[in-house]
Amino acid sequence: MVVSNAEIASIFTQLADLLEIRGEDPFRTRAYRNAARTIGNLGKDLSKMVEEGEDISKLPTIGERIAAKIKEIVETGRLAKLEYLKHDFPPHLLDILTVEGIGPKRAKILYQELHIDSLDALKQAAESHRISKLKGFSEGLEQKILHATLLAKKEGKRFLYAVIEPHALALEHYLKAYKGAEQVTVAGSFRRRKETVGDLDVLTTSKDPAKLINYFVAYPAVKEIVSHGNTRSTVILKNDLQVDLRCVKEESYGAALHYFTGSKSHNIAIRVMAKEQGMKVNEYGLFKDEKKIAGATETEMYEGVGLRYIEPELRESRGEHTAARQNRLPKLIEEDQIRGDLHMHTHYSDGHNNIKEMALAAKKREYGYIAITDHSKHMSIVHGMDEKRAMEQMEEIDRLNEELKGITILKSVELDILEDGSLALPDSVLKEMDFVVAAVHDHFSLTQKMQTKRILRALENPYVKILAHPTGRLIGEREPYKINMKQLYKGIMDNGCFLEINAQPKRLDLNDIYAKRAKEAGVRFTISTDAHNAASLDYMRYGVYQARRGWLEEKDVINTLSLSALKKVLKR
Ligand code: DGT
Ligand code: CA
Ligand code: CA
Repeated sequence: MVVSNAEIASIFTQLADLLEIRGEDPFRTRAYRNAARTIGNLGKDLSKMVEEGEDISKLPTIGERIAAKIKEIVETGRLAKLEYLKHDFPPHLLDILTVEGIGPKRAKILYQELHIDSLDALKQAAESHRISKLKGFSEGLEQKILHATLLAKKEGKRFLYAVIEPHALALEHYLKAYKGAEQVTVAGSFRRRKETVGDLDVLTTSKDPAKLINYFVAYPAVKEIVSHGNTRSTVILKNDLQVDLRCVKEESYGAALHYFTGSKSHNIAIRVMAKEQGMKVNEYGLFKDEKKIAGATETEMYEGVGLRYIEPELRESRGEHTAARQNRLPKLIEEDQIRGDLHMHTHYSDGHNNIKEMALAAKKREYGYIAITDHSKHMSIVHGMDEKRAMEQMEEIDRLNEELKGITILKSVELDILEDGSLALPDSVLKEMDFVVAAVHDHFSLTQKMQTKRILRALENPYVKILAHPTGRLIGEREPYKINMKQLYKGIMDNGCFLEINAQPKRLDLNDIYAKRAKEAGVRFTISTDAHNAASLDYMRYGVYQARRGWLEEKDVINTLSLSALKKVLKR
């Protein structure tokens, strides 16, 4: 392992920053800063000089004590003094030094007076005008800080979960293949299965962190190494995804996993709860009277503060802490509880496979049933089915149901809700189907009143049982249409209907928040893929993840039912 001059310089800068924030002797911090500058400007490789036994203490601004530290860094890849020091500070505190106008002195005041320990906290404080009230901080500076933190946020592009998933799994696989790696988990929003992911936060344990980090930065998909420390590193992959990797001690793994899984607001609530019980929590563990009482596993972290283990998908500060304390957390739905898929397309409309191919692919997934829901004919849909095509399709389904064993094909349609809430096919056709899935595909900009009325009217049709992608949003592309959700939930209940969680990675509609509220209103759901080819039946897991984030259990989702039970709930 070779430590670069830049890395050594950065260690001394961090040391100086932290010591200064702590209010240490300015002579010492200045000495470290001078050394960092010397090292940064040095023409020769310090690692090499140490290896070759050169006397580096003779370098300007270095001296015996700093030379000894450099030797330690070159030999061990880290500076113990800095690692110890970091334990006393929040992990993101130094980030605020990246903002122009904030040096260690100001950081110290912000941290001590306002408990600002991250860029986010800094932004919030600037937004609520708490910074300009501090001595030595003007309103102009507050504005500048706000501007800088807003810019820092904007840089971040978010990726669809499904786009990130293969990259995350490949990286995890790569890291696990390394003999020196023990635990490897992709934490952060990815572990919470959030519909979009900003960056990956990978947590590892190893007996030799520096070596593992070297292995990490050598990952073939790395485009750029942003930082390369001894226990942490940040890289950018070729697809522009940032990956933060940290290597922690086994005994702190649970605490670090909890910390870096987030969400931030979930963590803050845990920290407050710990404090109320006279404990302290950070990414190294849970402490009572300076004694570590938990840290190796997440479960012991939660139990340490009097809570049941909380699944990552629930960690969004939406009531999970109280539910965990009262032992009424949901038993979240699992993908293998899904027994069929109730929304998919074939070449009868815009799908790429025929009915039989879809049915066989579903059977391979061990489903007991599927519903074929090709589009109805309507101006906004190309190749939609008219009455005649719909009748032909139903005849084909009858034939296939006789032919195929082990899977039942249900007759359905993704039926357009017209502008006034009437439907694109007449009841005479709908009554031949097992049930109808209704959907909005146009007139997205109606007023909330009109849109709500339109959809409620469609739900009143006795054949309509499911509302597909209920808010119409496309992540990053199209906002949801305006609809009164409370009235929607009521309409769904009053008419014996169900709301779909559409598993298309761009839709994931209903989203987590609405799913939870709808459930609280008594609504039950379907989770379906809206597959347009056989391979896309695999999208089911994304729908399940969204459902889990919405606190849904097996009993909340009707396509976990047996075929006969399902037919009962779908009966008009
Ligand atoms: P993302 O990457 O935007 O999709 O969302 P996350 O949740 O992965 O956020 P990220 O990558 O900024 O940080 C990963 C986790 O680290 C986050 O979920 C919680 C923790 N964390 C980050 N910053 C802070 C902080 O300032 N305070 C606390 N308590 N935790 C933080
Ligand atoms: Ca992240
Ligand atoms: Ca991150």
